[in-house]
Amino acid sequence: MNKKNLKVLIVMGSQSDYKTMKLAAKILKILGVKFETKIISAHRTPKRMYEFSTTAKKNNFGVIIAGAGGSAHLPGMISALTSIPVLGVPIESKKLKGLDSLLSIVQMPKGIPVGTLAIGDDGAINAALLAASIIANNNSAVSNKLEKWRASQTRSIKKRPK
Ligand code: RP5
Repeated sequence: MNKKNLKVLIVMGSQSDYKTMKLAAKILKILGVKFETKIISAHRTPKRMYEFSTTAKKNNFGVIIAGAGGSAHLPGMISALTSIPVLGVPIESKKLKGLDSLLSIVQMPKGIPVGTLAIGDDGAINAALLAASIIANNNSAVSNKLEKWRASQTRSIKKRPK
C-alpha cells in the first residue's frame, strides 16, 4: 500500500443516488483527492460488492464513501468485508425522507463500524470533507488544499445579513 497516494472509493446503491453522491465527487475534485465512483448494490449486485470490498485495500483505496437509501445495508456490508474506514451517506428516500436510510446506516451493532453522515446532500458533502481529512493525514498536498478550502469558507460568511 502506498500511503501517500491513497484513493477514495465512492459507491452508491443505485444510479438514482448519483444526484446526491456527485456532490461528494465534486468536493474531492476541488481538494485534489484521487477517487473512483461505482454503483454497487448490496442486494442487487452482491457479488460485485464482495469483489470490490475485498480488493479495495490492495487497490490502494484509503476510505470508502457509501451512499444508500431505504433499507440501507450497503455501508455496513462493505465495512464487514474490509477494515478500510467506511463513511455512510443516508440517501433521502421518497417515502420516509431518508429516516429509514439514516437509521439503517447509523445503528450498526458493535464490532463493525460505519461513520454516518447527515441525510442527503449535506451528508455527501461532509463525507467527502471527512474522507479528505483522513487522506490528508498522509498527503500534505490534500492537507494544504483542505486548509485553504476551510479558510475560504470562513471568509465567505458575511458579518451581517442583507
Ligand atoms: C437503494 O435503493 C439505493 O441506494 C437507492 O437509494 C434505493 C432506490 O433505488 P432505485 O429503485 O432508485 O434503483 O438500494
